[in-house]
Amino acid sequence: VFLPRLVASMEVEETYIMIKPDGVQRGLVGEIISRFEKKGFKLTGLKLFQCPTELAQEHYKDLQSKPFFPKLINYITSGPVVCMAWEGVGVVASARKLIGATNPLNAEPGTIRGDLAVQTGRNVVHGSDSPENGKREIALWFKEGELCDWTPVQEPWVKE
Ligand code: IDP
Ligand code: MG
Repeated sequence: VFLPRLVASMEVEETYIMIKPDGVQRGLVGEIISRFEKKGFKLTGLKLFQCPTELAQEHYKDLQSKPFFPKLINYITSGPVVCMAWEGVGVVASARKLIGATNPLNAEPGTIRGDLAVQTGRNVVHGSDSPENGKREIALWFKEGELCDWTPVQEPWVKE
């Protein structure tokens, strides 16, 4: 079935969202997933995954010169993460708003980090910062066959 990729002349985007090991350890998986579900975005990929060091380094390669880089890699590989691909119009920027500022103490109440975290080094969730990085990160974290193209029954009640 051919599904138009343009909605109201805005591009459908994809973003990579990941619940970090602290979010999994603290039992926040359901809470975090439900925020994106309730917003009305479409989940196209989901798995619990123990991230190897090389993948964490590749994912965060833009930060490799930062002093906190080794700690960041330890943190991301310290336990399972939940990898997700979400799709929708404007999903990249909208997900960043739902997630909140990098430092949870600066994140607005109502955001995931604003409600659920206190430290930058334990900020519970990742979200891609551009549509290009959304595609790059989904390709990095998911294999072919792990993503689902489907039509939620709620779609006409989310999009006019
Ligand atoms: P973002 O996750 O809000 O996009 P980035 O600047 O891309 O923030 O940093 C990626 C991740 O690296 C952050 O979410 C956080 O886990 C970690 N990080 C960033 N800055 C610091 C820092 O100053 N100390 C410790 N960890 C940091
Ligand atoms: Mg970032």
